[in-house]
Amino acid sequence: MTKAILIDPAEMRRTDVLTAPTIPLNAYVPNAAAETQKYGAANLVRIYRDMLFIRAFETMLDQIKREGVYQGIAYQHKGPAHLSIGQEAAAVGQAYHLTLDDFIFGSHRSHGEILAKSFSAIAKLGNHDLMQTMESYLGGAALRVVERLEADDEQDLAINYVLYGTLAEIFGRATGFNQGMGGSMHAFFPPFGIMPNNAIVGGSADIATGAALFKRVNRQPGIVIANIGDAAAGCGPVWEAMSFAAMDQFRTLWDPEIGGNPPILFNFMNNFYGMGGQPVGETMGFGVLARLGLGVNPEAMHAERIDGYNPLAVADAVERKRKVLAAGRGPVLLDTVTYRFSGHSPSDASAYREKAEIDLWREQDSLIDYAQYLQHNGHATAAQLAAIGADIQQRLTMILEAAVALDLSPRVNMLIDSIGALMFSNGVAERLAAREPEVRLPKTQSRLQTTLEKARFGLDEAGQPRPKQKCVTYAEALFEAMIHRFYADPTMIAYGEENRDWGGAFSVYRGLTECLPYHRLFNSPISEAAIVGTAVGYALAGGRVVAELMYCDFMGRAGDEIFNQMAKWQAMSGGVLTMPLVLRVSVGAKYGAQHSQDWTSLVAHIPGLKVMFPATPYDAKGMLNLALRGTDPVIFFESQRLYAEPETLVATGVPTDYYEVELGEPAVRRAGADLTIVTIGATLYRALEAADELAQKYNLSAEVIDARFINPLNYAKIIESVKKTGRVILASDACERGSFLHTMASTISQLAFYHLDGPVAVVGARNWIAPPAELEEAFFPQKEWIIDTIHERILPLAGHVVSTEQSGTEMLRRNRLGV
Ligand SMILES: Cc1ncc(C[n+]2csc(CCOP(=O)(O)OP(=O)(O)O)c2C)c(N)n1
Ligand SMILES: [Mg+2]
Repeated sequence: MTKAILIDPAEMRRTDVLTAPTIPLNAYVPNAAAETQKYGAANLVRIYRDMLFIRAFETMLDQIKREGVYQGIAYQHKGPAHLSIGQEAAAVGQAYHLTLDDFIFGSHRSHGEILAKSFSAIAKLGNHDLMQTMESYLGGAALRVVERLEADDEQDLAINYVLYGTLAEIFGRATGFNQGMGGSMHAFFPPFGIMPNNAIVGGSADIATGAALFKRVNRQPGIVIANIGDAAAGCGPVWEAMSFAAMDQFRTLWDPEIGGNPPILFNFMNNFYGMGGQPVGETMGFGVLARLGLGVNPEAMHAERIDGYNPLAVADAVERKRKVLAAGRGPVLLDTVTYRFSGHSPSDASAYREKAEIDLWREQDSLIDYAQYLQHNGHATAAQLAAIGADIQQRLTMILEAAVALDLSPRVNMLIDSIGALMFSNGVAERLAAREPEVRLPKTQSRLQTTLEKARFGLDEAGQPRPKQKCVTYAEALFEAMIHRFYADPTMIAYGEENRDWGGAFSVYRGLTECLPYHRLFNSPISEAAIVGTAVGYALAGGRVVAELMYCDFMGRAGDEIFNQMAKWQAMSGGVLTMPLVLRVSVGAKYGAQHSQDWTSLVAHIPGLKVMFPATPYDAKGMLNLALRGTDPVIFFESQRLYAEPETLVATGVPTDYYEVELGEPAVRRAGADLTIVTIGATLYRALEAADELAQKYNLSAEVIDARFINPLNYAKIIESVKKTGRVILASDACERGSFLHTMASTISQLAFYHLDGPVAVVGARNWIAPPAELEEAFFPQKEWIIDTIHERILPLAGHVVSTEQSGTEMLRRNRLGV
């Protein structure tokens, strides 16, 4: 199915100049009379109160970090505290007009944003809803603590609740907003639209974009703001997120009813510093941060610089930009000018900047300016403002006392595996929303008509291979799993490079283009970080998503998104969020050093990921079905060597009906008594060849086990086999050094030591670059390597003459040279 976007050479070759929009800088014109009318005195004073709350909260933390005591309460806080003293107006102004439907994602310096959005939510929520939120969140754990503290009414109680929930989280307490699993840099509170804050600079940009995508696809109200620092403008994923959000297709190809571009606002909290580096004048070249919008789309992202020292200027900008976003004309960029008086962290002596500069900004301190504004316009007296300050300090003292008390605010119980229990949600969900899935064709008229008609097993009655094009293949088995879930779960979307018209890089999605509207299956930019990062945001906003990276070699481009985001947010949320995200990646061959690596070990090492690698069409469908009904993040490895292969091992063939493979269970592919061979991935077939030869030439019966799963992995079958055979060799296409097989070898050695007649041997690819296709056999494990390794290291085979080097001496030589 082709697109209808004509590329006209006459147009492309025409002489012209490009013009660009102008970018307003600090365009807000204060008008006291209009502001009084718009907000009313009480709300204008509340803005002051909220700013002061943040200032006092951060000052308290600063004192605790530096002196270990605040108002007579002693506490040693081991963790970080990146304070935003000086930046309060930017946070409070932003939150003012935001509703519960609006999400904010933030950074390592987001305490102020959490509090500001909480105060804004509390002011908008009725007492009943407030109580219900506090009662239901994490079983009311934080509420139980704050109920013991003084409060005038429900609103007052809720203010105590958010101060306490945030502080207890910063102190790593089980009663904190994220059960103490997030801490200072990652605290958040989804019921108020306060989504994960990220300690990876710029990390929120693509995740927030994914949450905005979720809102569009699932017709949810609200906008999403990514709060990131000015120095984050140097991060690749931030650029990837901005261009993803600006894709033309939202307006050119997607159904207009979806509403246009995702409602995402990239808000740079521009305090003019990274830690000590200065973007303007030193580490970047943009001059004015807002200029970045010019590089992204014709609207220059509706970019503006706004005065973050005036909360009303910020509130005004958010209100105006919300309209742009609601109309589907995003993304929006705001360059919110602010300044932090505090160091990057309390231990920072600010040696990289002049005191005179800090003094200049202090002279314009928004808290002082805004207090004067309130008094000058008759909204509050000095005495009233002082009383607010006194109340805040008294309240913070009370909250601090509760948050440090271990009896009231315990840590999670480390004696039981509490953190282990948070690593996976282990849920199952047929669908993540009740509505009918949007499709263009009845399922019965899809490509299933062809695949279901094919032979489901690759061998005929005589055991002879059937023509491959007449059999359902590994790629088609994956397709069958994908289409099943697309027609069951209305929230499910899939994207990646060449996912739509091309049919997926390796044609797994062929036929899906006809079935699905653009917003459920689309081509992404070549932005691996944004592909995975937006998928993380989509999943944690509540949708099911399948992202694809053409080759697993490209995981490096999405390293942070896979290792720090996809893997961690379930646990870091204290089990509040789920991550129904399947990342399909393929292990290549024939394309040389940067397209032929098996990188299973990289993700096996990262806690929080389920890792699967089917080696047969039966498993391809059954394991993808499993992954697509779960609620956990899965890295789903596939082998390009296998895409075109039919099922030849599972005698039932690939069932036409729905089925799942049991999580973590290896499959015994051939029974044997003398030796166990365990494989991961396509090496299975070489192991089977080796097993044939061992039987024919050496009268040895090998049991061949396909691990299928890397994490979780139930070792029971493998150990049982090793106890029976006493010998085991492990093989996969991953480079030998650091391969997951060594973890497996060590586990087997420890669990079956007394049953082993020889060492556990590992056969991996060479610790080289993968050479061109013509030389590949010298790189990937071959049948001969397996047999020679058995002969050299486990069991001498009578009369065997080795053809490859697998001896202990050779192992030592290779290790000595590091190859
Ligand atoms: C990817 C990444 N690189 C480096 C760091 C270390 N680091 C933490 S904060 C920071 C400066 C960030 O500056 P900016 O984005 O302007 O935010 P600000 O601290 O000013 O709020 C750096 C370099 C990090 N956390 N993540
Ligand atoms: Mg900064």
